[in-house]
Amino acid sequence: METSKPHVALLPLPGIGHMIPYLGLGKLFATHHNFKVTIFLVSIDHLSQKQSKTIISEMSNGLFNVVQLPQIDITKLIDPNATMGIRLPVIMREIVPAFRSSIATMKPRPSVLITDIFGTDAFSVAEEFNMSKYVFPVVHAWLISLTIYTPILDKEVKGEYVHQKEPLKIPGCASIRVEDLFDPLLDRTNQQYDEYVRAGIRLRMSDGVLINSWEELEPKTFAALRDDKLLGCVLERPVYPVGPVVTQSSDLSKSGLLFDWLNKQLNDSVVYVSFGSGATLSHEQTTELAFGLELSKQRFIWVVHAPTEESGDKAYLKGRSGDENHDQFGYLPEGFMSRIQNVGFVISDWVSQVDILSHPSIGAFISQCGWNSTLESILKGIPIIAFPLFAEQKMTATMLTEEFGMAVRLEVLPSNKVVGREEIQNKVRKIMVDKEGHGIRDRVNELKYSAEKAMCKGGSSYRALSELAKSFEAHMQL
Ligand SMILES: *[C@@H]1O[C@H](CO)[C@@H](O)[C@H](O)[C@H]1NC(C)=O
Ligand SMILES: CC(=O)N[C@H]1CO[C@H](CO)[C@@H](O)[C@@H]1O
Repeated sequence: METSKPHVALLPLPGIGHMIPYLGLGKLFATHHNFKVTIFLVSIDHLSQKQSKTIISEMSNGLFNVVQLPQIDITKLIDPNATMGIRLPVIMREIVPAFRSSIATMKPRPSVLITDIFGTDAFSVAEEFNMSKYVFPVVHAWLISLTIYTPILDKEVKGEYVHQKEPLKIPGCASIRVEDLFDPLLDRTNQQYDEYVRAGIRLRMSDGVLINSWEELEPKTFAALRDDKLLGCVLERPVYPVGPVVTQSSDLSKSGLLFDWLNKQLNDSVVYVSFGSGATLSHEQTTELAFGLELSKQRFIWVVHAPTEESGDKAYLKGRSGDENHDQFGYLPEGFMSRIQNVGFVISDWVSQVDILSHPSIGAFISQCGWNSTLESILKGIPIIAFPLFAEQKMTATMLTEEFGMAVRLEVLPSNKVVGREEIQNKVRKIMVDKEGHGIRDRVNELKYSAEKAMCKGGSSYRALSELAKSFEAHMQL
């Protein structure tokens, strides 16, 4: 009997960072399993709509069907200053009717829905059209464990989590230190906390959870997620470690001044500094970072964004003379651009991070520890100087330094205090020059091989994906 192949509908949250792992996942289903894949794009504004369309069409390579859902207006529903932890769930609830109309008219209709933790309202559509339903939060297994366990903590812990004397215990997993708490847990009276608790409860309505990590990277956490005496009895759903799923390099971006410069540098000699597309530093922190890099006497590439708040000293920014071309970096310390002319490369445009990290000259990465950056760094064997700023980044930084041993941590938390120039200088030299750096480099290379092995034919993530593909096929018979 001939049955048709599964058709996978991907519904990521808006934002390039959220979409990229979905593209990678879609590509795996399309190429390894020959499944039809449709990605549904949700956008917050015109700019992101245009940007994501361009990136998707470049990256999907005709492998999938792209459906742009209509832009929705949430201005009446939420405060303009609401955080992403509030906006995203609201956007994803409001998009459900448009998603439903789109699914209803599709032929062949998708048989599987994969969405993020805040996208589970679309499960009602999946149920209506007999699709199986999965969650793919684009974070590590440890954070997913916290998400699953938060509804229980919510009942058991009295008072604010930030006032707890002991780290938060999650059965079978590493405990979470109070200072590392994930942002939505910082204030239990905030709506973003309620949304997060709800997301944790709704995870259990799925048919399974896909995780952008691999068995060998977080063995203890995966074991806990499956163990009926630990988190398994809370989740009661299979987990599929399918990662690391990251972006592919784009050939377009490997030319230009930046790569010409990189090509001239020695192997492992350049520090790459980037805090992702969303983050900006304060004026004072930007200044300290500039001096820290300069003092380290190492070569560097810095993807810089104009600081968010100005320090009181406005005069500082005025009357900066110097190279006309460098006026756009007027917020950097006086004379910085000319002093670093041959050692550093400062850019403010979009750059292909994967291609930079892939270059043999790169020797370290000062990173905010977003999960996709972390995965890219592991796959390229680059040690990290952890500079966590918000969301789950503090948890990730702790895991990278204390569990994986592939990163060094700063003495102060950048989310609370300004990191001084000497501290930055010291940590850069620790990785690039000192003996300690060698051990960290060896460790990240071990992780790199472990990641590659997991994704290869017969590897753990490869097998998890095949198992998942089989459940998609089995669902078609129902
Ligand atoms: C630099 O790295 C490249 C790529 O890994 C390698 O082929 C080359 O031999 C290295 N050069 C030196 C001088 O070690
Ligand atoms: C290069 C890459 O694909 N990494 C992405 C990781 O996520 C950030 C946003 O969170 C994107 O800007 C990067 O492009």
